Amino acid sequence: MRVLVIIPTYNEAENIKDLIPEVLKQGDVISPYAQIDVLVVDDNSPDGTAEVVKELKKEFGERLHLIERPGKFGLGTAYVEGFKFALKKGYDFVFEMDADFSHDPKEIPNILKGALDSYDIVIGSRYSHGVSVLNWPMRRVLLSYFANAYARTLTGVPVKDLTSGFKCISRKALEKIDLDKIKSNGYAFQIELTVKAYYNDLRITEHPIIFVERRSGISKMNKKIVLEAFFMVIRLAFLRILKFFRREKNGS
Ligand SMILES: Nc1nc2c(ncn2[C@@H]2O[C@H](COP(=O)(O)OP(=O)(O)OP(=O)(O)O)[C@@H](O)[C@H]2O)c(=O)[nH]1
Ligand SMILES: [Mg+2]
Repeated sequence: MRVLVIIPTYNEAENIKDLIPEVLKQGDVISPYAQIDVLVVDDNSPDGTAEVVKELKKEFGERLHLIERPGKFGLGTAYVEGFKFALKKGYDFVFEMDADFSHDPKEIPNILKGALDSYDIVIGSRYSHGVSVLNWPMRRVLLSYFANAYARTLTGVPVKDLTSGFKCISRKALEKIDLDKIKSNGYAFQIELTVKAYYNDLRITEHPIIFVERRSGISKMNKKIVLEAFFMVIRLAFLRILKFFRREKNGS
C-alpha cells in the first residue's frame, strides 16, 4: 500500500526542512504495511522553500517529490494538482497536510488506520471533542469555530471540522469527486471537497487531533479567503437543494 502526503507550501522554508524527515519517518511506524512518500507543491516561494526540498531530495530520493509552480495560485489548485499526480503514480491514499507544524506528523498512522477501517475520508478534527486548538488568538478560534457551524448548518453535512487541512483521502474518493469542477482555493476548498465527498455517498469520519499555531513563518489567511468560504457555502447549499428536488422528481 502506498501513501502520498501532499504539502502545499508558500514561504515555509524553515518549517519544511524539519517537517519532511518527520513525515517520512512515519513510514517506519506503519511498515511493512505501507510506504509513505511526500509531495511538496510549491508556488515559487520567495524564501527558497523549493531549494530546501531539492536539497532534501539528495537524501530521500524517490520518496520525496516536488512540483514547482511559477506563481502563487492558491491552496486549492495546489491540492488538485497533487491529487492528479497521486492518481497518475498509483498511490492508494493521499494526505493533505499543512507545512507549518500545525498538524502533528505522528497522527498520520492513526488517521490512516481510520481509512483502512473502510472510510473514504478521515478528517483530523479540531472540533470532534470540544475545541482542541493550542496557541491561536481567541478571535481566530471563534472565526474558525463559527465558520464550521455555519458551513455545517447550510450544507447539511454532519462533520464538525469542515475546514480542516489535515485529512486522509482514499483513491476511490479522488476518482469519484470531479476534481476539475472544484472551484475554490482557500479554506473554502476544504469545505467544497468534503461536502462533495459526502454528497457522492463517500464514507467520512473524524479523528480528534490537537491543532497548534504555526511554528514559524507568517499566516496566509486573509479577508478574501474568509469571503470565498462564505459564498462557497451558499453555493453548496443551493446545490444541496437542487439535488433534493431532482431526487423528488425521479421518485427516489
Ligand atoms: N502552494 C501553495 N501553498 C499555499 C498557498 N497558500 C497557503 N499555502 C500553504 O498551505 C498550508 C496551509 O495554509 P496556512 O497558510 O497554514 O493557513 P495559515 O494562513 O498559515 O494560517 P496559520 O496557520 O494561522 O498560519 C501552508 O502549508 C501554506 O504554506 C498557496 O497559494 N500556494
Ligand atoms: Mg497554518
